[in-house]
Amino acid sequence: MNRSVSLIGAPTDIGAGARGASMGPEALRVANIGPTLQSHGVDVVDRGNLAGPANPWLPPLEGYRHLDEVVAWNQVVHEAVYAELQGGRMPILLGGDHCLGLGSISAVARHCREAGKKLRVLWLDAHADFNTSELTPSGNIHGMPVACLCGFGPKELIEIGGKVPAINPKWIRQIGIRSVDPGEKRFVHEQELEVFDMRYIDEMGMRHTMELALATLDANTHLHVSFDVDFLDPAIAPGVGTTIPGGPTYREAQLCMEMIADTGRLASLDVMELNPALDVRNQTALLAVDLIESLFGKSTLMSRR
Ligand code: HAR
Ligand code: MN
Ligand code: MN
Ligand code: MN
Repeated sequence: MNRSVSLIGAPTDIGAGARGASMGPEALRVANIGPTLQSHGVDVVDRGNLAGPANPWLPPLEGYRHLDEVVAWNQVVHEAVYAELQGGRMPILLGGDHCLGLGSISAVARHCREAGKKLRVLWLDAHADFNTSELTPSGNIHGMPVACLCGFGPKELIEIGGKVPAINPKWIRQIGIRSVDPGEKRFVHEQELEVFDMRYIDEMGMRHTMELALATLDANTHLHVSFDVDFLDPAIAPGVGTTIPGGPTYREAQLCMEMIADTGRLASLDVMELNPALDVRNQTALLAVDLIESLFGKSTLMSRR
């Protein structure tokens, strides 16, 4: 795996229903994300923070909240992530709310298209983020990035990567899902998204879940992980805007990350929805960094690496 990493901060909560994810990048830096990765032999460059429009905190307009601002933020994220991939480095996007998964993954898809690579997207989240303006109960665009990536959304958003749809639903595996809106649920089934929800993880275990989610990766596959921190159980990760009970435990989350690391295929990462305004003593950021260490191959027994 590429051990040259670029950290990209995207300090905004423009797509969220609660303010505060805009402080996520700095909380991850305060939790030592850079030096910690360096201690595992990773070459880390921190590119600092991207800039974009302020959050006007307005109600939804025709099913979308802050659409113009969301487009502007996703454009800068897209260009930054794409530039790192073209430069041969692994981008780690420090969110910011999850609407920016669109800019990030559309850049990854564009890079893969041009490089002749296959793409697998692991979406670690309590939510499916598969709403459209007709289906959304909130208008918050952080509930829509997966739909936009699959070509369902406003023109300005779905066209960011230059090709519509940016990705095929078949490339996605969703893990940890436990909150899906009624219309969204129908649409998930209609589009045949592969979802390993909490019921599945409870019954089959994280090991079997990850074996399936990571099956059929090959040497030519780019593996992208979009890690929404609300994936984790709120008992261990309170610092997010939309906590949903019944998420993966500390050990389940560690195993999930370790099994991804074992593939050696991780090539880009988003760390999203961390909300320091709702956290307690930065514990959720510290936990996220701990899990990211596992993603980069930290294991209890060094010989396993
Ligand atoms: N499904 C709800 C909505 O669309 C809540 C979405 C919350 N999304 C995130 N990211 N926090 O996964 O409004
Ligand atoms: Mn590449
Ligand atoms: Mn999400
Ligand atoms: Mn979520």
